[in-house]
Amino acid sequence: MSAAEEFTGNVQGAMTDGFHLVIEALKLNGIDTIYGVAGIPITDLLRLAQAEGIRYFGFRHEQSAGNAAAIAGFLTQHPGICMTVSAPGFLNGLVALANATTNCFPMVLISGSSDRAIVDLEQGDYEEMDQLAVARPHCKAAYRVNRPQDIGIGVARAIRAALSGRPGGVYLDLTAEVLGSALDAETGRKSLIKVVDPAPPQPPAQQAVKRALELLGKAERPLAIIGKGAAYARAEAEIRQFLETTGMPFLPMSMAKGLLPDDHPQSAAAARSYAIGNADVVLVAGARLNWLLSHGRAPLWNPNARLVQVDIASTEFDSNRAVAAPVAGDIKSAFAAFNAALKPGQIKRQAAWADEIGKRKQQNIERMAARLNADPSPMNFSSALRAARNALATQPDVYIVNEGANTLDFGRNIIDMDKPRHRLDSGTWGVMGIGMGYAVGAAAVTGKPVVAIEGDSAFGFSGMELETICRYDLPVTTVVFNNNGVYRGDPEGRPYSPTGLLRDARYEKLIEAFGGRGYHCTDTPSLTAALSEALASKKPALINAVIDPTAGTESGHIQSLNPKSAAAQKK
Ligand code: ADP
Ligand code: TPW
Repeated sequence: MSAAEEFTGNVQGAMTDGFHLVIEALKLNGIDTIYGVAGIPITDLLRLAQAEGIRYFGFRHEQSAGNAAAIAGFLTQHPGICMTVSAPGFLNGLVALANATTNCFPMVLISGSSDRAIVDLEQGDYEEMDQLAVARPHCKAAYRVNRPQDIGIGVARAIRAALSGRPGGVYLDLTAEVLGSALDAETGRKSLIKVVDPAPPQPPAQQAVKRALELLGKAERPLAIIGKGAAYARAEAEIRQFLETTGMPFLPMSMAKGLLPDDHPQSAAAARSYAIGNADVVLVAGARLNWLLSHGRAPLWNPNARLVQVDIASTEFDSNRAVAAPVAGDIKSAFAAFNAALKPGQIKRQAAWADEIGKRKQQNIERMAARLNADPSPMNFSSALRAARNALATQPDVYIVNEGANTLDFGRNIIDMDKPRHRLDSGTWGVMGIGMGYAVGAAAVTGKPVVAIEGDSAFGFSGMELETICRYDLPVTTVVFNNNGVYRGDPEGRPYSPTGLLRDARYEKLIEAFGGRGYHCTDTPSLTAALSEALASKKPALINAVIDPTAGTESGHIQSLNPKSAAAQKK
């Protein structure tokens, strides 16, 4: 018996079983890493995976395992795999699956499930739940395998569904019975499927390309908005060529920062409102006109602007306002087609527009500079982020994870990105809890250092994964922006409010419990020094950055989304 066979014990001669078929199907499809939490009925499956050479990262909570899988999918264009136990473990992972789907990241949540005969009659099995039905509304596709000979097809369908077209999360339900079932080894081997070309190029129609270029050619104030779909698609070379040839100003969405470097002269980021409000033709590529772009509507947007939109999902066009020139296709092919079809001088650099944006940028940067260069005691968000930025300035390889409210909003603006796909954040839902999962996933698939810049509340959602980071000795530095609360701390001497957190918590001691390095920083020089030292060490570290408890703004930059009482306004 091989080491792998030992774990399931029942594989004899010409027979195989569900455990082996699942692992073989995953390996056949290039899966080399699994993120999960062990327990009935998947413990032996995880042991077998490890014995068969798959890397396994065991987490303290399934949500973080799922988040790690999701970000691995975003970073590699191959689905991240998360494995969980039934019912509660599955539900814990489901938030990550739904978040991956919302953000268009490819992942597969594979959960073991209890005895179908008992579950379907609601007879009260251990961890009973109709997981397939629960998962279905929260993901792109959901499948259950009920027979060992269908494992190959189940895994193939899950991988293809996660990657094809608009990527997303897929649920794959494996019953305990299927895992343990025996099958003739030859039949089993023949049932496996290697997925061929799950995400083929989808070039747009020539007519769509022509229409888009003609509209952009008429623009006096064109603007490109580049989203994380373009980052996922690895379209940076094609986009850069198009933008630099046409001289068009651009705005990156937060996870598209670095697709072109933030210090690129055509970046309009420091004049965002002016650029969006005054553009007459906007090219939106790999971004949805959702709340993050004010739904494409006034007052932020010029209501008379005409839109070109590039997206792999045609249902995105006209979702919030009319799109005059839809370009259905994958972004890489679409921009390659733009570059090929663009006639010399067809879209000219609009000097007056570029100069006006340049002037506004300069004004805003100067206005920001005073706040950014101030060194108050205690630190505030700007000064602490400046201190972090100073340590990061010479480290373009570092992956940044960022969540919180103020920590996120200030972080997005202050930490410049130089490389594509190096900024990973709360994304489309503005969700808290991605921090440590994304950090582990990013470190696992890139082998590069990760700095997670976390609000103190945000950090708490996944903080126990510090143990995971230390167990695998990952080069992850967590910086907790500690202002004693959700958004901000409570005034001294008052009881804890709904947004209050423990005053002066010593988060750095958490990581010391697991053998990591903790730092307590109350000023900017010590924060820069600690982050530099932690990065140089390539070891797990946590920096407790003490921020003025009065510094935060309620809800960060999206305070307007808090419902207001209509009754109070009528008084
Ligand atoms: P952001 O949050 O950066 O604004 P969104 O997540 O809202 O970005 O939008 C990403 C968009 O990118 C989605 O509409 C998705 O369909 C699209 N997309 C994802 N992958 C590709 C691809 N390879 N080619 C074209 N569009 C893509
Ligand atoms: C899953 C609501 C949005 S931002 C935030 C919460 C709880 C934390 C803000 O405080 P933090 O950051 O992290 O200390 P800062 O920089 O302002 O001090 N539950 C989920 N997601 C969200 N978005 C919330 C709650 C929320």
